[in-house]
Amino acid sequence: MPSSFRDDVVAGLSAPQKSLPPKYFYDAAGSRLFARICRLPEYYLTRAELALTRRDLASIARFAGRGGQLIEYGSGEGIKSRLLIRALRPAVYVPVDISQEALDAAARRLAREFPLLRIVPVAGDFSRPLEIPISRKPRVVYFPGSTIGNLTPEEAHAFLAMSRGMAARMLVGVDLKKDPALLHAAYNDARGVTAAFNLNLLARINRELGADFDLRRWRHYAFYDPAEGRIEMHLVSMGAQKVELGKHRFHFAAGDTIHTENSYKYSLDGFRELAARAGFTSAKAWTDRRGLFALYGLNT
Ligand code: AVJ
Repeated sequence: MPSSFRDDVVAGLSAPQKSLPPKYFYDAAGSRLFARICRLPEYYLTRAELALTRRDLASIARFAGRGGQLIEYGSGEGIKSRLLIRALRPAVYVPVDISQEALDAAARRLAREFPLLRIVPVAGDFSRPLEIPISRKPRVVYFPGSTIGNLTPEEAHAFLAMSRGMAARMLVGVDLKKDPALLHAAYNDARGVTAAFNLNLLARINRELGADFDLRRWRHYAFYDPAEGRIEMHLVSMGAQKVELGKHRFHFAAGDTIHTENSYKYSLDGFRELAARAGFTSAKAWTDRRGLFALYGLNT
């Protein structure tokens, strides 16, 4: 049975270390905030991935193959998707996204820009196996943006192994380990956009589920844990408080946190090893010139 937003929130807030799934960041307001994050001077990820995709597009297209079926996780509205579609000229393009609206908007725009492209949108969450219409054409899965960083290495392994059953080739965007100061800045921007993005999750719970989080009593907290190789984002309770959600009541002491996101960073070889364990025999990596971000071409 697919879990609902309400069930996931109640379950997450009932555990000893409270947490909320990061996929719920992306309502309309959250998606707008994320688009602003991507333009922040501190948030190097988007620019680095776009730069390497532009520079190595011909080689990426040779790896992925032309005229096949391109399956993309994410709404595919971005410049990167269009670059890839132009270079690969796929026969079928399957954008997969959790938000039906984002999916429809992307499909409409792409249909105008690529009138000959067959677009088959699939609404869903990449963490579960999906009903993806399989064509006989050679398939390639495109998973950009370091979204795979939201998964633990164990979950990422399972996701890669599952995708391997669907496509012989994958293109995966991965954020790389680097100076923790740079990582810290990317998730603690000076304008406070990341803080607003994090806090919007509580605002969304108030809006959609009728809870009464007092947003003035919560603070954004993000740090890099080098031992885990990940950024953790939390919301910290400023003082003792209780929150009502329907018949549920949640108590928070001063300093208690809700863990809202992990964003894993890999070394170049670390991700290669993960892909190898998941059954991919070769992994080619394209990186930007500063070595901040990598796009992997995985082959079975
Ligand atoms: C969309 C998961 C790749 O982890 O960097 C950005 C989300 N969180 N700033 C990331 C995010 C805080 C982003 N991903």
